[in-house]
Amino acid sequence: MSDFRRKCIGYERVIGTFAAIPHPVAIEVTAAAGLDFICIDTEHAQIGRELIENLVRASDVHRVPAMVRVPGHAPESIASVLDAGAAGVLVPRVSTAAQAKAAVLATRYPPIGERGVGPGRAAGYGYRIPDYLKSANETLVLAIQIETAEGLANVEEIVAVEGIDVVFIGPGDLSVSIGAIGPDGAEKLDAAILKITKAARKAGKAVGIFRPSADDIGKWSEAGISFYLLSSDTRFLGAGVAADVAAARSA
Ligand code: 3PY
Ligand code: MG
Repeated sequence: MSDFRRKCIGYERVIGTFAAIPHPVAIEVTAAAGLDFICIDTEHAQIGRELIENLVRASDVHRVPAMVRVPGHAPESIASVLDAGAAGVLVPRVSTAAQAKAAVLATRYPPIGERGVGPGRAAGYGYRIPDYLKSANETLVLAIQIETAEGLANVEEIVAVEGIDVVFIGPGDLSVSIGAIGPDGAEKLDAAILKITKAARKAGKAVGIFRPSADDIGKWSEAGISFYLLSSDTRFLGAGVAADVAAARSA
């Protein structure tokens, strides 16, 4: 088992960030900053298939596992990022147990799943296929996102699906979907996050969440969340520039 998967499923706190800047330099700079993992975002960022492998490679330079958030549920996009050498996938907008099962099938080789065998980078371009086949099911991390009202309603069935490693909460989409927007919706959103967290932990699954800042990571850790995607490279860049410019103006 990879060290990364062992930490994830062992409820150890892991801190990653979203990579949205479509260039390996941004990945290298971010990976060198001490994160446990990076999540290359191909759902919302402008990162295409040809670039993914080079971004994963850049993260590997610093031995930082790179997951990829795929744009949807298509098994071929899950397989292609794993073939590129990603340490795992984050599958957005999983609202039913059937969708969660499909993500497991797309991520794992038989007999657990239906992933196709190919001579990709992960398998040494074909030269390490037997070794890769032996280890991949145990090594890769599958995280699925619950972030819709339908997913919240189906949470017990989704978290029970075998093969899911991390149940990841997308608070942005979830708040919009359940109508818990802005400060007035905070209580409703927190209740939904707690409901998902309790159900997932009861089912033996690790829980993850996106946080724009580190302010409430202590609170969510006490609730049972251990896998964090903290902000993103674009947000860190903007916040860093803004803080130093403000300091320079007031000096
Ligand atoms: C959301 O907040 O909707 C997310 O998907 C965060 O990752
Ligand atoms: Mg989302």
